[in-house]
Amino acid sequence: MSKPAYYITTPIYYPSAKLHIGHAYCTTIADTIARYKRLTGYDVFFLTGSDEHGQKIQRTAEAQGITPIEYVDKIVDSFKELWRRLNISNDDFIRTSEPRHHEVVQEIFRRIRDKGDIYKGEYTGLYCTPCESYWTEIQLDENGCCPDCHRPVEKVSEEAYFFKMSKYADAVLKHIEDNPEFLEPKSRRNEMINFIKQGLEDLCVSRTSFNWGIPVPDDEKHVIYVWFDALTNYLTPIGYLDDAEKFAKYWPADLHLVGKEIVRFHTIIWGCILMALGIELPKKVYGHGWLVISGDKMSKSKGNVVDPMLLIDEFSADAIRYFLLREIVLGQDGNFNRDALIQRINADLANDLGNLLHRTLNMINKFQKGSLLEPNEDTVSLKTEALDTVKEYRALMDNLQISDAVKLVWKFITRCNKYIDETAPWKLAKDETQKQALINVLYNLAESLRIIAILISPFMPTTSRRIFEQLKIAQNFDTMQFADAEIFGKLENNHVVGKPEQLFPRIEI
Ligand code: ME8
Repeated sequence: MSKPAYYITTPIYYPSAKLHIGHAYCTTIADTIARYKRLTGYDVFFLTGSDEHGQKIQRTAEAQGITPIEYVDKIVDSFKELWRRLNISNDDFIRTSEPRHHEVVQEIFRRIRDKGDIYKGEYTGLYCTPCESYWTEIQLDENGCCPDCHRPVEKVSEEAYFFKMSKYADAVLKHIEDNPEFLEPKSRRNEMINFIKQGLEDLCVSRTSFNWGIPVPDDEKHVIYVWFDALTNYLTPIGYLDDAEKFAKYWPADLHLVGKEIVRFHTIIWGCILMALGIELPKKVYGHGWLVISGDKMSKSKGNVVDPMLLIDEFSADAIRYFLLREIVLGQDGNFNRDALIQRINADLANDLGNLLHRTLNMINKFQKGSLLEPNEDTVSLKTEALDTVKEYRALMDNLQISDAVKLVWKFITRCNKYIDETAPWKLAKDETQKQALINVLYNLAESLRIIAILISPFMPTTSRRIFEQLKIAQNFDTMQFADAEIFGKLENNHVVGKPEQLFPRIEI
């Protein structure tokens, strides 16, 4: 039987600057969900990419004396390097500058224009001539001038194409109201409903003031502007227009994971575009919160960005992933703080998890020459807790309660450490009559570690593999399934485990 499909996306990031830890947050969550879905038997397609067009990029490149594509190529390489270092398991990386994407966008534009939902009109906006940029009223500075150069703006009109959003507003509103799972969390849903109820204007979808973009078919002085180009990236890699079978398999997308400020584009504009094309809407758009520094959104202009590459160099990808997944509740804003990161590494990773593995393997080596011996059924006492944890974990992960799932696993790790203290294997080892009790305790601990390694594999893939290696079951790592965690007792009698190696060094503050 073929596996069920699961299609998950992150936003495509602007290559206007280096990515910061806020971007890494979004991609880490998506990666965790993708890995979890693969573990539970789905055929996952996980997409990320780069959103490369627009006047800003064109201008930055010109200022550096290079072409836009030369400029973005370098930055996009740095995105790919970051995702490699962070262990992101995306199945494709879409660049909006790629020919495969241009073809799709132009065809979509053509189809919607042919049915009369894209029409030519006049765009009027507040224009800053030196910056060659349009601004909206609310973007202007406190003197009503250009927010970039602070010179006066003037009202200017240019020919442009418009998309009839107004025609689809009621249908999108009904979709959001009728399908509570379409837009989460709930707070964002209410915001969008109110937004649409205020009335939707038609959307300007082309510009003539720059040319770094996808030309409008049969009218090449226009380029297709922003969201019409960007959102359609979700259709390109899954075979829209060129592989009907693949497209039918992965669409509608199961999850568009996006930051809260772009939920509006992903539900309302995207909803209208898809309806105009007669394509089903995605199953879910989830608006996550922001990573903030002392309450402020991280951004280059505020000078408070944290470079994820430096953090990975210093603390390892898994430590960063752990912190982001554990500390920030999906849907809410969360604080990034270096001290808190170090504290989590020392307490949760080096102490709780690291010690559990170290103590367990050490004792198996010391008391049983590295071998697991046959436990007898009736003294098994971690089994129920392990299996309850697995069950609860699955419910939380299915519900996207990722930080709760991380906490749950750590509760079990704490329980295992306490079990060592309670059973005191070093005392059992001294008493010949307690031989079977010792066998049982060590078996239970090894088995619990095997299950823990499976449960953390979506969060911390490298650490999970390292635990498998130390348990000497690495040959099973690539083929492991969630079902392997649902059975307590898979490690075989006489299985020989490895020597303990430190998972996470303690960080001196
Ligand atoms: O919006 N915390 O690109 P982008 C959490 N190209 N998430 C953050 C963040 C922070 N501090 N800063 C940014 C775009 N993000 C468009 C998307 S999709 C068809 C086009 C998240 O590079 C932000 O919320 O500005 C958004 O989801 C993503 O990074 C990309 O932001």
